[in-house]
Amino acid sequence: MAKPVLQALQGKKTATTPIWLMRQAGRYLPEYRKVRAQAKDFLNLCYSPELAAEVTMQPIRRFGFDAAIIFADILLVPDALGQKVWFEESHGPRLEALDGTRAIGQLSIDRIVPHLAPVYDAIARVRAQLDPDVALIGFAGAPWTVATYMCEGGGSSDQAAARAWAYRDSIGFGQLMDVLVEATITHLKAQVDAGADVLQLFDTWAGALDEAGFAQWCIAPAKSIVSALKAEFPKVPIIGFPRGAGARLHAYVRETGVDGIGLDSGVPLDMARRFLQPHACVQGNLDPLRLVAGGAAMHSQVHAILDAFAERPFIFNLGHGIVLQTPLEHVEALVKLVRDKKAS
Ligand code: 1CP
Repeated sequence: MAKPVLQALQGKKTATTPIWLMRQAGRYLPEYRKVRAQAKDFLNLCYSPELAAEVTMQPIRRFGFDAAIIFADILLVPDALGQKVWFEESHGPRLEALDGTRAIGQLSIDRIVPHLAPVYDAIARVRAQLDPDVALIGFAGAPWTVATYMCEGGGSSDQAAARAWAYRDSIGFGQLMDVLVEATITHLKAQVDAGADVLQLFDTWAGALDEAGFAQWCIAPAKSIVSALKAEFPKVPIIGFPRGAGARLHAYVRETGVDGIGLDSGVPLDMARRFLQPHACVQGNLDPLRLVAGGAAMHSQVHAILDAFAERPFIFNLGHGIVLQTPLEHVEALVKLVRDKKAS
């Protein structure tokens, strides 16, 4: 059966614009909060295949999105590599900070598949219950973004620890990036083997690097990952999401070979239509706070996006993850707006 998300990524026109939302499973859903309370700890939820599959399915059942994204986290990769990760209720993710090149030797790529087996199990469970028209997206953090958390020991406002290390000692930092590229390839391949039919690479902090840094630490690793995946799975589309890349999006698309390009809300629609859409399937880019606002603030921008990208296939999404305070009725209204507009 034809999956609209796959069709759009293959450059084929679809009857209506496919839609899914980043972070579509999460705390804005009452049914998620229930399962989350049952699992107690966030990591425990990620590592419980039955519960992870259940929360992956929740937004599909409620809103009928065109894609499910497996419920997991980008920080499961450092956890699997041997850098302990935990989530604190009020602080978000915490990691034992990596202290330089010495610690890189202790990371082990061999642990990826056995440690992340529950994620692959969850993918197989979702696959078994998903409607054949709905795509299943596997994902990983891009090496740069994962490295920012590994170096800081958690989230940060400026990713200074990783930037300083990357600029000061590109050989040492490059060793960490090499490990992350291999780990990411291994993890994404295993997700395809388990049943994912699209992959997304989240480079949330791509915008923190300067031009040379972006070429070295965002484009080059994404290129290696895409080519390794394509060699084994030529038909599995890959969406890159280098958030904050701005004018460098074009170079990212051209050089990495991604099939789809995620746009954050700051990307001008006309620029994306003229310079990106001819080369890749664009995905985005409603500001998540317009979804919170609803009404005219949402309608006007949804129509602007649908009109701007109407000439070629594209995937509707937010410019970043859905936020906690999002009213459920606004999500329903958004899906209806997008579905009611027939592709020309
Ligand atoms: O307690 C909770 O319920 C925790 C909230 C939460 C959720 C729902 C976290 C902690 N992670 C997730 C799931 C998640 N994370 C998904 C799968 C579900 C879906 O999309 O429906 C995905 C794709 C991610 C990806 C992710 N995790 C990214 C990249 C995308 C993005 O939003 O920029 C990043 C940066 C993370 C790290 C992370 N995990 C969780 C938090 C709060 C964060 C951000 C930390 C920070 O920098 O402050």
